[in-house]
Amino acid sequence: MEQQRQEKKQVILSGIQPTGVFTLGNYLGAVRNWRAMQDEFDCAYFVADLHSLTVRQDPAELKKHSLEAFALLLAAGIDPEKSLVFIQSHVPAHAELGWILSCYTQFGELSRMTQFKDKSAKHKDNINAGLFDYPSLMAADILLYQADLVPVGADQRQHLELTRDLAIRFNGIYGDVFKVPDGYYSKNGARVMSLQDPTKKMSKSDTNQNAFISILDEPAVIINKFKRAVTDSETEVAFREGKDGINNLMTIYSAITGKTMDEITAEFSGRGYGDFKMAVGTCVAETLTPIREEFSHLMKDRAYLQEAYRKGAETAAYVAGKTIAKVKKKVGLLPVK
Ligand code: AQP
Repeated sequence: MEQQRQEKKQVILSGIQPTGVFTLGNYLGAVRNWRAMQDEFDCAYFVADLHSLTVRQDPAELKKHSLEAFALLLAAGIDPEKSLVFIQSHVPAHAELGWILSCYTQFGELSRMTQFKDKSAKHKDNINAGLFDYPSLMAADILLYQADLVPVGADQRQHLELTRDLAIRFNGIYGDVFKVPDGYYSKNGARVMSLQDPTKKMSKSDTNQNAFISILDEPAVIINKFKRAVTDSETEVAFREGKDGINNLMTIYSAITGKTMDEITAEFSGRGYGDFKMAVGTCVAETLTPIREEFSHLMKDRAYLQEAYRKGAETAAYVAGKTIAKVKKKVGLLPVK
């Protein structure tokens, strides 16, 4: 009997916006780790299409990027048989709980969010209520699935704190409704910077194509982008302050090869930046090629993709449905039957 008792795995949840093709940053900072977590945790990963509406999107592009994002998750090794994979807007409970939670979120709390300040400075002509209220929707995404852990980068820490505050506040009023999630800070979570401005993070919506490596770039394009990567006027491959460009390339090389910074410095001692850039480009191209090939294979099988996201939506709606039903009952919404 004792042997038969299966230990319940912790629930982990994360999402990615379909604002473009994933970058090497999204891969090394997030998706690669998501793949590795699938055996240890009960994982839920979603394409955050509702979140991407906070910035104006071209409808045809958004639709295309959403399908591609779903296929990219699978191509990068997220297995729909092991993990729950779905598209956020296919599960209406996200928007419903997002609204309800926004009624428990204070204006002052949202005003303090640095991502809102950054994004509203970047999109001055479209500072919409969704951009402001983004953290309430993010809290809904997490709390609907009763997640124990949420893998977050430093930029999302403030939002996770707010999620925890909202869960505690709601539970304080209505009893035990939500699991209060913790952040999951991976040891392998490399932060990848722009190849053209290494003080900024690599972003898929960057208008400069040379600033980021797309997961779908061909090897020749990847090597070319690394050749053009901004570095400094020295020649030593060493990780130190003031060498943002080289530090970034070393971070990427280390994330892929597992070598330490000292080992990398020793490997390229006396060889200069040209050789180093070539080595980084080559190992990135080798890492991304199987994903690109699997992606192209999956995109030819639309029926498989549709069935996979339909099943994902069905399971997600079931799990999320239990939480939203409880929430509606607690706050006093009249049930239809
Ligand atoms: N440069 C990066 N280095 C490491 N991790 C990164 N992530 C994003 N960029 C890097 C991680 O990828 C996950 C999904 O991110 P997202 O798409 O939801 O939003 P984002 O962080 O805003 O990503 P982008 O690429 O910069 O998108 P845009 O250009 O639309 O703003 C997150 O876990 C994130 O930490």
